[in-house]
Amino acid sequence: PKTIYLKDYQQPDYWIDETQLTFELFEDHALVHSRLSIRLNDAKPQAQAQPPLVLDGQLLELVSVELDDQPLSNYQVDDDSLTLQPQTASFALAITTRIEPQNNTALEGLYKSGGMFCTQCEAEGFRKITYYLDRPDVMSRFTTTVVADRGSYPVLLSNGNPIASGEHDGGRHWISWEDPFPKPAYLFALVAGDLCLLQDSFTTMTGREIDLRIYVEPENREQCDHAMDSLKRSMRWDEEVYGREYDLDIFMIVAVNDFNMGAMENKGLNIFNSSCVLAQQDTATDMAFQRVEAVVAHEYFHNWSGNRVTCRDWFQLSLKEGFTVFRDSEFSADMNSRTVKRIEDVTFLRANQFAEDAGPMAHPVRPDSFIEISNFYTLTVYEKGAEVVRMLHTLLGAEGFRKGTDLYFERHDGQAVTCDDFIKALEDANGADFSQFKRWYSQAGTPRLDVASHYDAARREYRLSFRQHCPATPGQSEKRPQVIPVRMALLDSAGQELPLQMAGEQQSLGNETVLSVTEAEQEFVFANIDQEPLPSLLRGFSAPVKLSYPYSRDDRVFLAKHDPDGFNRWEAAQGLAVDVLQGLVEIHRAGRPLHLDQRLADIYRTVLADTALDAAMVAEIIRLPSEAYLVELADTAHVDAIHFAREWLRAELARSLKSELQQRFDSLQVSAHYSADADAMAMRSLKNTLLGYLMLTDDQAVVQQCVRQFVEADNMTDRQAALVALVNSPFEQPRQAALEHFAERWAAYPLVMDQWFSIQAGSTQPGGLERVEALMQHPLFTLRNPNKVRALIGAFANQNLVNFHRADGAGYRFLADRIIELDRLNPQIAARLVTPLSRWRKFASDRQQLMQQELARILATEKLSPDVYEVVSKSLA
Ligand code: B3K
Ligand code: ZN
Repeated sequence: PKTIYLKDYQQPDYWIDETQLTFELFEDHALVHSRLSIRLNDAKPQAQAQPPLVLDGQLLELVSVELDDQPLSNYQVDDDSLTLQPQTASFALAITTRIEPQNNTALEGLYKSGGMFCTQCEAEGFRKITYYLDRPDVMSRFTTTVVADRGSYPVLLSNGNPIASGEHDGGRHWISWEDPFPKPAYLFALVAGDLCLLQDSFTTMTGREIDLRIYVEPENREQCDHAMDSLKRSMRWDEEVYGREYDLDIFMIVAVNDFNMGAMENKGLNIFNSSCVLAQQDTATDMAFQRVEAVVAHEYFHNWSGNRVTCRDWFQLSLKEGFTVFRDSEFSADMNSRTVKRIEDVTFLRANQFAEDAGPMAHPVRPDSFIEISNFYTLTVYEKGAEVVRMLHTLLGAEGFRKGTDLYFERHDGQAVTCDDFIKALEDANGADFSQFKRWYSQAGTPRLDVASHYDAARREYRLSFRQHCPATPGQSEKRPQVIPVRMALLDSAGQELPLQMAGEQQSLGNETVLSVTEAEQEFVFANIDQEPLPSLLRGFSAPVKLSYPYSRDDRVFLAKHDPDGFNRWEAAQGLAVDVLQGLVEIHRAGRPLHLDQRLADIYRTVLADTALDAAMVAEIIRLPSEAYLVELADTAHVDAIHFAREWLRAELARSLKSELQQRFDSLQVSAHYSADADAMAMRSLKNTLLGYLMLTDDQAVVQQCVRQFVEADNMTDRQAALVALVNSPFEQPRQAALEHFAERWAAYPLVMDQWFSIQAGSTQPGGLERVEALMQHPLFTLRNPNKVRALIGAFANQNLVNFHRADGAGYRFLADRIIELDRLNPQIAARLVTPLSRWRKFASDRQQLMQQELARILATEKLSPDVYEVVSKSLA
């Protein structure tokens, strides 16, 4: 497999102005007729008079080629391309290919999911449909005709607006769609199936009426209201916050069961994993509701950040993804609790993206090279990319940022551009200079920011000294200092924010400011400080760095109780919990008895009694850091000790706080009717967190309460939380009964059964691997459905650390076998599963060896896909 480099980027030799496609869909094949209006790119200096035309194509059977309506025989075909030599600067090329969607298990290109045809073209799937210039800087106007059997496929969809339809002999019918906006091939979409429709409409800010449609399989008809509502709120929000209005007359979402990721923003025809569309009280948890809201928003927002302005090449992926994740997370923050949303995002980033940044696949937000682009739809490109945009927003302020994005859209509407173009627009609109800031796009790794303080009572000055350092990552041994915005305040002994003023400057900065740390070492001196303050640093996690300041445990208790900033109150409690857990891990490894630091219990007691505090915040504060995060923080992670210490602490907290937990739990029981609003979700989140603790107190009354909740709950959030608690408990009888009852009740609901698989895969009770192996034999499990793979194998390897990291290596062997098996069906999904093994350097040497052994075994497998090859070979490098 060969490596592609950003530095080798060149403009295409040809443009495709018009793309006319006709799909003839049959049960055992499809014929794709394309007619392309092609034009020489005369802006590009050419070595020879007329360059050859090299079209991308994979796994295609070429049926015919015509150049300007004359059959052509002078061309070359290989595994990846079709090459021909045009004689004129513009010409029409007509190509027919034959493909077999029913055998496409990779779920890229045109494939069948259940009884429906659908497509996934990003990043390079269009070349599996027909020969084309399959690159995002080639933008073309598409007209698409779909022909299929009317009985089996009454609904035929593609991008844009329907312009004509008709009947053919033999029960076949056709519909033509025209998309007026030029687009790259990765935004092409087609759907054919027997689908039912939920319809609504939206009036834009200029008074245009948009036809909104969600298509699902008939049995899911009742589960689309939340997605539709989320769509309308997204459309309104993008108008209000970015001034952007939807541009076609129709916007469609289609839900499919077999999908490699969450969803896809195809122009006017978003295709979704059904898990990101369907949500109803009975079947979906609150978390699923929030995910639907976020993904619907994300894909809708792409209409501007991604579709109208797209990427020049795939190295620029974060141009659309980082920006759009930032947009969807701000949307969610506006729809729900802003602080809780931030806590969730930061928790996720630290446990997962930081681990990626510290592992063998570490890469910059804008990568320099790749073998398989599918491997670069990563947490770094998405989540860290969003953090980078968030920092720009912080540095410019909301208004400056908006001026910048207005200029970006104005300049680049209809173009394929780079991350540099984005930054340039923000700079030009604000007179800013982001040349140093751009290192966030080119340097991989998570910077460390070490902070020290010194108080000079005589001069009434307080000094904060910052030192930044970014560890080496593959291919990048030396790093230069980055711009790190640190939002901060100084607190007095009563927890009040002190007025801020830099020494030697007149200007008052108010009670909170953003320090820009730009040097490897840098000091900030505050004037007129009458007593030694406690700093509240990196509020709202204003930069994706690992900050350390020598807080004592008492300092953290103080901040957890008094910091006026909600995010940092949570951060202080987390920091204390991390410190306590790291201490317990060491003590346990030394074979000494564990003791509970009462200060942690004290914080929990205080927030449990605080009924004025948002219930979801209480839940966040009393949630211990995850095992995955503790692994990430460790130099060498001792999984068993981490698990032991964390479980011990949970149980010990539960015992110490039993009456407070029970009291708060009981007070939340009264909540009358189910509602899906933020307050009700917050209550459920707290109630179920409390239930999890109470179940650790070995009290039969609590077990009964849990079983009752499982049986009587009028919503999936409560029912599922009870099931999780039972499955992770040692109480065999109620656990089995609940699992069986659940499976019987929900057998016909694939998404609910995904939960059932995943809860069991995540159970840390002994015998985890055997349970997962048994579940692989369950009639509802299949390796062909990515959701099932994620629910069972993904959950086991990523969330069940004690069982996956079994000392005998059986967990690793199991995962490697599944990767090898899956690689023949679906390389993208197989490559994703390598992640837990790729982190082998984190663990003790016996585990390291076992993990490396399995990676080597995968690498030695014949006919490995480039996807798996890239991740495995880089992991071993
Ligand atoms: N743009 C798609 C991701 C496509 C992944 C292709 N392997 C979904 C999204 O980010 O909106
Ligand atoms: Zn996206």
